[in-house]
Amino acid sequence: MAHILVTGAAGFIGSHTVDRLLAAGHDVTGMDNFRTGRRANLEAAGKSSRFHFHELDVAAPGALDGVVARLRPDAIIHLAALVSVPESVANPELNYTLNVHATHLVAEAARTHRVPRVVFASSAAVYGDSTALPLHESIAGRPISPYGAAKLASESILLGHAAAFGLTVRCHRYFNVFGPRQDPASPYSGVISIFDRRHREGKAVTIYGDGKQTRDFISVHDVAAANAIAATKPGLRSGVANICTGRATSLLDLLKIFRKHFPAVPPLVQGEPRAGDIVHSLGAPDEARAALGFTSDVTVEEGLDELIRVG
Ligand code: UD2
Repeated sequence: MAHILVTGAAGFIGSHTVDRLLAAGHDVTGMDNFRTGRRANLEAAGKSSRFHFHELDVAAPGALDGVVARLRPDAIIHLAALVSVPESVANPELNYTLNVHATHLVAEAARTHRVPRVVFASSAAVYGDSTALPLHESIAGRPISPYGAAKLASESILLGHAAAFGLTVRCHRYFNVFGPRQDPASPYSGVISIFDRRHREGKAVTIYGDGKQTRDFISVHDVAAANAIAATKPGLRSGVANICTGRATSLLDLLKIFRKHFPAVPPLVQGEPRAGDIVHSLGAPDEARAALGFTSDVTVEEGLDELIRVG
């Protein structure tokens, strides 16, 4: 069994990744500063004697290095980040610190203390508004936000370290991740988390545009599985892979599923299309299958059924 360090462990994707690793029998150390992560997300993990936790900021000088020097983990899964695109636009400096600089510190800690593997939370945002669907990793990244740019720069930093210092780096370009523990609080939260909350409250949802826009929605359980494979599977080579399903679902498709569970909810409200919105986004899942042996397991229907059941 391996010992894995997870940064951003109390976040949406982080906490599911921790749970997955613990269920597979690994030892897990989590780090989080609770800027956007939540203690409640680690309730299940906290019951395991194989889980340890440090309340620390990855970007703080020496913080990560100290933990890695002591633990010498088998892998680092780096999920700590400034996670909001609008926040990266409002505060590019903070985006640089929390996304680019923090990733450089992870790369350096791995180099200095000979951690053989790093898994990194990248994003479909590196593709910007490319319309060459489905999006393959080989097309040039053309980010249209400081967030997307930081994710692309971070991939390069890590892959440069991989080539120069012999570590294995896996960069995961997550598509539209959904599932339990996703925070619906902001208007820019993931659309599924917002729809879920509105239906529970018996309120109408707002659709920006005609609802025919599509996304490649992937369950957080699949994302956690991909992270666990990338951190622990022997013999992997460094590279970048989309973590997606390869299936397009429209907002109207989503609403149909919600309405099955909440038939009494008021009709939708139609709003103007959101500025900067892309119409379609779809990932090609082939590289993740070839490089990791990963394919998504959970359909959108199954994922929504679970979300609606457990909240
Ligand atoms: C995701 C990111 C966004 C940016 C973008 C890059 C999230 C949550 N958002 O946006 O920050 O990185 O990818 O491609 O990760 N919508 C509604 N009603 C609502 C909320 C959303 O109609 O109440 C629409 C929204 O206008 C969009 C679609 O739903 O057309 C999906 O929205 P989203 O914010 O969940 O995801 P996305 O891919 O637009």
